Amino acid sequence: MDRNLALEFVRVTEAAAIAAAKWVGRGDKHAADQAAVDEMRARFNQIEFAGTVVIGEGSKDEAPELYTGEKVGGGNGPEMDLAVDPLEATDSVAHGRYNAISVIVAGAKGSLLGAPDVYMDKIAAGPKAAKVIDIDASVEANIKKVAKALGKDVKDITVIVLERDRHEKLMQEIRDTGARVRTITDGDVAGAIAPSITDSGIDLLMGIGASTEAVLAAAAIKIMGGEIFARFAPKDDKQKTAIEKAGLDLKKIYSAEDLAGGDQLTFTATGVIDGPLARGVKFEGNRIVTHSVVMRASSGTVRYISTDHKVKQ
Ligand code: VTB
Repeated sequence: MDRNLALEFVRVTEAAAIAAAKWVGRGDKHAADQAAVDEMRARFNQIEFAGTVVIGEGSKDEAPELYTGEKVGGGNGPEMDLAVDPLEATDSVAHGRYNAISVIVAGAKGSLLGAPDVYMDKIAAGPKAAKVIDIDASVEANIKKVAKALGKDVKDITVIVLERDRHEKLMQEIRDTGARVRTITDGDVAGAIAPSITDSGIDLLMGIGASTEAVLAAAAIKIMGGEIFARFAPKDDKQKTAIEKAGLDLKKIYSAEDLAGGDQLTFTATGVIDGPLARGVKFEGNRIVTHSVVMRASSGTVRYISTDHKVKQ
């Protein structure tokens, strides 16, 4: 039976997003994350499937729930590997900023890169520019090629970049071409997917972010026909050792297919706070409104789901 588990997972990300959204602006990122983790794990176990967490909250000794290797789901039904982030961009929630989501990627066994949580250098583009980006080319060359592929002037190209000191030079190089920089404080999963979304106003993502986020974004980007290239960029020896211990290649350029392979992939996300991928949770008295995106590689469908949740009195 070909079940669209992604449609069942949307109830999981909705619940996790609502739990996290209750903490928006309260200055406590740990509580926000914990609420999302608890909810995601509990909801997973109400679904009949055999899931294994490949990317989650960390190793078993770091995280009691949704750790790497944890089995989730009822245990019967399809076997799937999972990459999850119950709350991507915890700081944004704590500080009431922009761009946080709850996200689940599922794939066939062995299809998701089991990357340790280290840095990767990334470049991501949408379908029209998927074939012209090159992580080894200069910033200028990439921007010019993307502009040409999109039929735009360079001055109308917008590159989304994580706002970090390490990106000062990158941002200057982007501005020197005449293109625009749009910074985000966190959330380069939605940031990397944004160029693949029509009318997001974002044409490219560039810069260094987390490797686990690269895998999550890759699934959606692949389904939408865009591209992401990523290469490990360890910030210290500890990260370098973690990559080597995982048996991964420090020099390899990973494509979307290398990060999230095959056609059994699904991507499910619910907005916690408004961002380029989905609007955030709204609390409206006796209703809670959520916005989600559900994508499936085998059919290529991209569903946008708005849900009105009745609040139990
Ligand atoms: C990014 C961002 C994430 O981690 O991947 C970032 O998108 C990378 O790490 O939301 P630094 O914060 O050290 O730059 C997050 O901020 C959190 O996972």
